[in-house]
Amino acid sequence: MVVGEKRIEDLAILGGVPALPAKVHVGGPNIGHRDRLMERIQDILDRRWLTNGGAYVREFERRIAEIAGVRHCLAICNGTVALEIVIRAMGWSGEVIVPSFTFVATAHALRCLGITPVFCDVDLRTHNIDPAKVEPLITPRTTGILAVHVWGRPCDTESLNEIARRHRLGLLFDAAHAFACSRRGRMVGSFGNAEVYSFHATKFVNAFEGGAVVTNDSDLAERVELLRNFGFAGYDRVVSLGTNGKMHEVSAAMGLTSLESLEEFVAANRRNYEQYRRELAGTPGLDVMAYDDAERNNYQYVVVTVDADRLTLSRDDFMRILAAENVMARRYFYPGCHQMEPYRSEFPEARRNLPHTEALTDRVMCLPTGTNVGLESISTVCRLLRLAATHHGQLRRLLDGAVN
Ligand code: T4K
Repeated sequence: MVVGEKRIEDLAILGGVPALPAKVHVGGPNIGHRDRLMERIQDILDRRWLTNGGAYVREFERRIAEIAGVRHCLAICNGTVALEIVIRAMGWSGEVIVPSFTFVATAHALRCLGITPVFCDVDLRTHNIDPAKVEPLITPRTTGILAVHVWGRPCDTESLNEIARRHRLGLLFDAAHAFACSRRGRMVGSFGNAEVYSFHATKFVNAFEGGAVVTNDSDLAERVELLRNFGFAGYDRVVSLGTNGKMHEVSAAMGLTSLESLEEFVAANRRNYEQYRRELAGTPGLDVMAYDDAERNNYQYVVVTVDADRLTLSRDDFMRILAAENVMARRYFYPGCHQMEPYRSEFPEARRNLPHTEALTDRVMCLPTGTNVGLESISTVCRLLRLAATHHGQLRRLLDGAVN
């Protein structure tokens, strides 16, 4: 095995672990029944109705609304545009409070609309926005809170709701990770004013690209409907500004096909997650994030925290060791939105208020899962991690070039 330019198999630390025959990735898409997808695509072509509120999009919206237990679902071409549209529909301006520990799309959706994202720190345990840190950030310019259900584990929706109510702020949830998840028995989708899903290829239910706004607020749904379709309120009748945020029929066909396998995808993710938990239990310095099995989870992210105080290997060292063995782990979310442009230049002081975010962006990595990752591959990944953690001192010296 090679790490960078250095061979470490001579040390026989990792030498006994069989290499994976092919790369395993984080984010490998789940593919449902191909025949069903192909039938749907043939039907779309036969009927010559490709987009603009077609039958498959309508059916997809009905199914999503049913699963989320909400009145309205508006399918959108992707999660980022869905965020932008619902933010516009909320009429937000000025400042919006948002976590920095998220995919950059959350912050960009605000900034692209001329709104200032005010980065809030997260809870070290849940990785979600910390409600206790929200209130001090509220100013006369604040119009809303955009929280994220990171890894599909829902935020403290009750506390956020209470803060939003007290300060008369809007409350949206970026639920890109949290489709088909629940909090206290209630499905994600109906919290706050609205929630946004992503059905990107890397999400456990995918529509190739796709997103949706879900809400119980009929007025808000109407504004989203106008905004996603150029402001059309009828044939030839444009009543407001709008963009093109429509989902097309082939996306919806993939989305519906994915939904037919939803339980199978969850079961595969859960099986993988449990295997990781079992095999890494007790490994010094490595912690596999737990899901609350009493809730509905999609188990899409296997998240490992590397305890930098206990190990001489960093998260990035573990990633390099894994990559040398064909295991492509991922640094979600690195380096945190506040360290990316334009935010890094605009708010150079932001990191001072974000100690937990900074700790997580340095310590967290996601491991491969999904229907395409087998238990044998997971055992190999776990063996590598266990060996590396156990022999971290020796590997550290090797990586530093101090050992031959
Ligand atoms: N909010 C949150 C909290 C989000 O996580 C996201 C998206 C959004 C909002 C925005 O929703 P969308 O507009 O995307 O619907 C990926 C995804 O592109 C992105 O959707 C996702 N979050 C984010 C967490 O992950 P990258 O930059 O990591 O993508 P990429 O191309 O590096 O691929 C990631 C991994 O997936 C690689 O290991 C390769 C693998 N992969 C990817 C694709 C596209 C495949 O094996 N097959 C594929 O088809 O962002």
